[in-house]
Order: sequence, then C-alpha cells, then structure tokens
Amino acid sequence: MSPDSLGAASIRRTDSEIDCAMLERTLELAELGRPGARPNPVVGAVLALSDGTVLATGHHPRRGEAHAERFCLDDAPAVIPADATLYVSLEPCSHHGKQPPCTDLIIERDVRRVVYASGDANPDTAGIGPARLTSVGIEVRRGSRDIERRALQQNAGFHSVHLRGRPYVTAKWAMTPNGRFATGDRNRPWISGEESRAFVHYLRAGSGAIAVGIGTVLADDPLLTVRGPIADRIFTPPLRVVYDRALRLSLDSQLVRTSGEAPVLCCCLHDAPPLRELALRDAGVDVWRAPFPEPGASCPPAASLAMLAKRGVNDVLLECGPTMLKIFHDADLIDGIVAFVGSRDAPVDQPGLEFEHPLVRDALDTPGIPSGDDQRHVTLRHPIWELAGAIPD
Ligand code: AOF
Ligand code: ZN
Repeated sequence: MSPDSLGAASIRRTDSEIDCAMLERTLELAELGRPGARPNPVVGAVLALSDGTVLATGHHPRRGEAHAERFCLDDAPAVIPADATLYVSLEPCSHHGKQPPCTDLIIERDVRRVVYASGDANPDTAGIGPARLTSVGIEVRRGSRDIERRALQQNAGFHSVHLRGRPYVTAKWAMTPNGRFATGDRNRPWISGEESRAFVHYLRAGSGAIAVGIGTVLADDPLLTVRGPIADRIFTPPLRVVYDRALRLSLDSQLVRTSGEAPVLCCCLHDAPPLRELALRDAGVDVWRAPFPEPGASCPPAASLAMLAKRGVNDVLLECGPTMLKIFHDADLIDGIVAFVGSRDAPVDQPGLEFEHPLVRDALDTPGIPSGDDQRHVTLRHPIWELAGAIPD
C-alpha cells in the first residue's frame, strides 16, 4: 500500500472546536483498551449532538471483541438524532475480520455525520470505510493534523507493522547522572523509584515483546513480567525475547522457570548448538535461529524484528544493556526512547553508554518529567507519522 493512503487526502478536515474536543475524548477513551486490545489498535468512539452533548461512548477493549463504534452505538438512543456525529479515533473499518464492518453498522443506525482522527494502515480496510460512508451520503471529516499525529502515534506499533513489516521499537533504560546503566529488572538501588518502575510495567504491558540480551540475563537474572496495578487488567502476557547468539540461557534462570506463565523466545545465530536448543525447547522455551550465517557477532536485529511482526508483535520494548542498544541503534532500528535518569552517581565500573552516544544525546535533549525520585525522558526518534507519509492538509 502507498503510505500516502493513510492521509486520505479526499476527506476534508474540520476545525470546529466541538469536533476537536470530541476527538480528544476519543483518544482518551481509546487508552482504556490498552493493553487488552493488543495486537489490535486501541480505538475510542463518541456519539455527540452538534452542541457537544455526549449521547454515548465506547472503546475497543480486546482483540476479538466488538469495535469501539459498536460499543458506542449499542449505548446510544434507539433513534439517533439527525444532528448527531459519530467521532472515532481511527477510521471506521469496512472489512470482515473477527468483527463485521463498522461501516455497515453506521449506515444501519442512520448516523449522518462521522469524524475520525487517523487513517488505518491495515491494507484490508485502509481508506475504504470513509469512501463507502461518503458514497451513501454520510458526511465524513477528519480532525486536525495535530490530532491525526497523536492518533497515529497512539497505535504506532500497529501502523508500523502494516507500513514497514516490523514492530515499533522503544528502548528503555535507566541511567545515573554519571552515565552508568542499570539493566534488567533488578535495577540498582540508586536509580528508578516506585513511580518509574510502575511506568515500566505499564510500558511492558502495552508491548507485544520485551527484549534483552543474554548479557543482561546472565548479570541480572530478570523476570521481565508485568507486575503492579496494570497487571490486574486482562491482556496477553508480552513475549520475553532473549538475544542469545549461542543459546547460553540457563535452564535455572527465572525466565526459563516461568516459561509457563509468560512465553520466552531465544533468538540465536544460524549455527548455535542444536543440543542447547533441544534442552531449551524441553523446558518450554521457543527458539528462533537466524535464517542465514551472520558475519558479525550478534543475531540479525532487522530479521528478528520482521519475525516478531509475523508473530503478531506490534511493539518491542528493548530493555537491553549498552551492547545490544548499540547494535539496534547502528541498524537504525530504535524509534523511541524512555530513559530514566536518577539523582545519584554510580560506581564507574557499571556498564553504560558514552554521553556523546547519539542515543544518550537524544534522550537528554528531551526535557525530563519528574517521575518519583527520577527524571523521565521520553523521546520520539522516528514518530510514526513521519513513516505514514506526508499528511496532506
Ligand atoms: C474500527 N474500530 O474499534 C477497531 C478497528 O479482527 P477485527 O474484526 O477485530 O478487525 C481488526 C482490524 O480492524 C484491525 O486490524 C484494524 O484494521 C481495525 N480495527 N477498526 O473500525 C475499532 N479496533
Ligand atoms: Zn470496525
């Protein structure tokens, strides 16, 4: 598909204040679907009168369940007033997936006006829904560029997989003011307070996979599961991925011992020891071998990401140490950064990235937000709207 088709140039934008406010509300409602909707997009919907009176709301809670539009219209009055608008954070779908097309429902319920925030990169439906609604005389509008960007970024991983066949990759690390790292789950006591840890679990829950290098596993024996308040929601546990070129993952590691609770996948080199693969498989760990001999020392990051996309992973959270981060960075595969900077220096023999490394520079160029005892720096290196092509006016 052409990336520009996400822009749906033929659909006019609206700049009405009420329309903008209602679209903002759809973005908030969409968040209620995170992390349950994964790997589907999060979507919110509002039905409102032209004076802004909200008649009904809905969101897409989980893959396989009804879409946001259906939850919203099921909640609406039996006869929908002629001046009501249906607002949706994603263009209404027009295909048969696990659910019937939302366009059929919108037509059947006699909705006269639809305003949506962003296009859908799924080629089964991209651009078709708005065109169908227009063809039967329903007025269809898009929101502002700003809201379109935010709506696209809200489903960055979903659009990334459709647009470029690989997940959206966010690198997360915690560092001290003197540039040392705390990797894995057992962060050293001098970084990452409670609030930062809760945010990491929220990020994990929203990701289809959490990836680390074998060095981090050997050093920290992390669990890499979702814990804290977010864990009370219903969602598929993220896949725990270990970049383990020679399959050194210990059968006694916490990851292997908990492989029944949350899946584990080792990514190894083409010629990693077959007996280790058998032992890991016996212990419930999946193994992916690089499909071709790799001249360098690591598993090919781009090929592994394409494999993860095929397994339904839209978002990868890299919780690796400096070595793996550099490999992903050198292949230009890091789209976003979440860096926590603590307030106390650590011994300089801890691993770290040099301050002049572009990842650290990018992270620290973004103003920090207080996060408990730490500062949280959230940087979009490759916002998804840039990949979605020029957004037409
Ligand atoms: C919408 N509203 O709330 C969502 C949409 O398998 P299905 O039937 O659930 O279809 C999933 C696809 O539908 C998904 O890939 C995306 O293109 C779209 N999601 N569309 O109109 C929604 N969740
Ligand atoms: Zn739909």
